[in-house]
Amino acid sequence: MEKLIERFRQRDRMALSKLITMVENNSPQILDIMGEIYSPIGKARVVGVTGPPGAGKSTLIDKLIRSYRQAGHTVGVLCIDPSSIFGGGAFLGDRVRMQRAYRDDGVYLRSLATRGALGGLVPRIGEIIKILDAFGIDIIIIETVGVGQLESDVIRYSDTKIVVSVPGLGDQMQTLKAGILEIADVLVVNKADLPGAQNVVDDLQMMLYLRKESDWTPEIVLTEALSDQGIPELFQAIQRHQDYLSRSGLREFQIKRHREETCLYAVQETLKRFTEELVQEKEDIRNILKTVREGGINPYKAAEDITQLILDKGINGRW
Ligand SMILES: Nc1nc2c(ncn2[C@@H]2O[C@H](COP(=O)(O)OP(=O)(O)OP(=O)(O)O)[C@@H](O)[C@H]2O)c(=O)[nH]1
Ligand SMILES: [Mg+2]
Repeated sequence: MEKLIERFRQRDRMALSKLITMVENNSPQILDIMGEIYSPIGKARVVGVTGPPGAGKSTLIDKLIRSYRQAGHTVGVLCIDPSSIFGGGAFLGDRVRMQRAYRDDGVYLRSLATRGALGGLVPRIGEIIKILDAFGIDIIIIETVGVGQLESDVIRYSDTKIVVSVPGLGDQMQTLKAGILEIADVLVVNKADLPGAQNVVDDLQMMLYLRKESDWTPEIVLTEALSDQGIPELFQAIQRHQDYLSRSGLREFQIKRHREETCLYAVQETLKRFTEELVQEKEDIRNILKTVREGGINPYKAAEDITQLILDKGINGRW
């Protein structure tokens, strides 16, 4: 573990990948490791990109990577891979498209599998962001599909949220609209080369008029990612939003909130692991569970007994 941390500190990308995998696998050592690497945390800016399948999110990100590299920033991209749900190889295509970026040391790409049922969140994306941050990555871009439950964690952790829409979505547009205003900081209308792009822009503009008064009005950017149209404008719009976050104090507020959440998360994880260990090891607990299995005790009452045992004997080390 010490070697791994040392390699991570020396900016070894293999070590970075290894740590992210450990988080994904919920490795028992991860809290200790996070404790070791924590110090430089809180520098990276996180940009979330979401929108319907095929809207051009990956193409846009590919172009943004280049803009950020030109501006001298290092970039990490996390693709939330829906393949575990849909069984497709969605990220493979992205990889081919982003091949160029792979040969650049200042760019780190990674796909993350969503676990479990539909709507399942990527486990511990907050921890993964902190690892990238500690590694010294300036800009973290997260790609997710859709606007819904799946992204709620990503939304929570993104400083700037970009929602991409395209012409010709029809019904999807309606669904998109429902969530769009609540989350978007920047609205992108991609595929400007297709008919109807300007209609989508007008539509969104209308929605913005109906929106509640707020300090930040989402900017609408028309892009044609394939041919680099609108990319500098998008880059600027993100920049303006980031400046707004700093200026308004929102960024600082978020950082403080994340610090507290991180601490509480670590406490919960520690207690959870501790409980799991005791359940495995202690005869007293296993006996109660056996009675629960047989229907001999109300599981809720039994839980009270077990909790009491853990508090009395486990935590005070009297077992
Ligand atoms: N006509 C047109 N096609 C585009 C544009 N931008 C991207 N595309 C194409 O749209 C398709 C989907 O692009 P992606 O970047 O993979 O879209 P995505 O939103 O990442 O897709 P998923 O990750 O599968 O949800 C590709 O064939 C792109 O070449 C554009 O501005 N105009
Ligand atoms: Mg994609």
